[in-house]
Amino acid sequence: ATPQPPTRGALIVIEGLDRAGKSTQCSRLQQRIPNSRIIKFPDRSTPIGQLINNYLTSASSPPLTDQAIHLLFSANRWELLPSLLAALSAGETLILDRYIYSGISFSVAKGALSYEYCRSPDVGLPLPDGIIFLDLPPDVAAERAGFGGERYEKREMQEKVREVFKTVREREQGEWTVVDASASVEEVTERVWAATEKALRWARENELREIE
Ligand code: Z5A
Ligand code: MG
Repeated sequence: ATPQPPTRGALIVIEGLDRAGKSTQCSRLQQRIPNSRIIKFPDRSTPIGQLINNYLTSASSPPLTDQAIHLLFSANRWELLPSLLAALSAGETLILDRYIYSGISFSVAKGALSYEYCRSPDVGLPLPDGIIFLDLPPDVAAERAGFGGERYEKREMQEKVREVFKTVREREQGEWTVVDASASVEEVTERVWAATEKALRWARENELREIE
């Protein structure tokens, strides 16, 4: 018999506010899903990623304009696209630590760019099989380890981002699950896992789609 091509891998996105536990949950998921890999956005290791890192750590002088940094975050996703698609079609499941939804939320929250402008450069990227949003009330976030010194790590900005994320969840296609991230790490993992199982099942039965 001719060998069957492998079933594609699933594309799972973990989104959420600062200190919600995204990276913690991504690595716990990765341990549970055979043949899976974490991709973190921004990927600061590429040349575009280094420009982003300079911006976030206030090392770019003069600072990049809101448009320029927005487009770089998107370009950082597009530059990884060929390797993401190759992994998925080889059957590897990808767990994304932030994606276009952070891209829209942070840029819109700054106040100068429209929602439509912010989503448009990501149109055509692959649509996740499941998007899990870790929600953290601001008072709980404030109790977790303090903010670092990066550009967006300020309380007022974080509260605006949380508001925009609500709009993002209403407007952006895809299967969204909101998880209360103020529970214990283990409890959050169980809720994340329930949503992930759905996404894995969806990916076995459906073709990968594009963001429209
Ligand atoms: N950004 C953008 O503007 N546009 C874009 O397109 C993209 C991103 C993709 C860098 O992001 C910035 O880029 C970010 C958005 C913007 N700006 N901000 N702010 P980043 O992903 O590099 O940020 P990060 O450094 O990874 O931090 P984080 O996201 O804030 O953290 P996290 O991954 O969500 O949390 P964690 O590291 O897993 O946990 C945080 C702490 O809480 C840690 O001490 C844990 O041990 C603890 N923790 C975790 N879970 C729990 C529970 N359940 N209970 C108690 N404590 C917990
Ligand atoms: Mg993180």
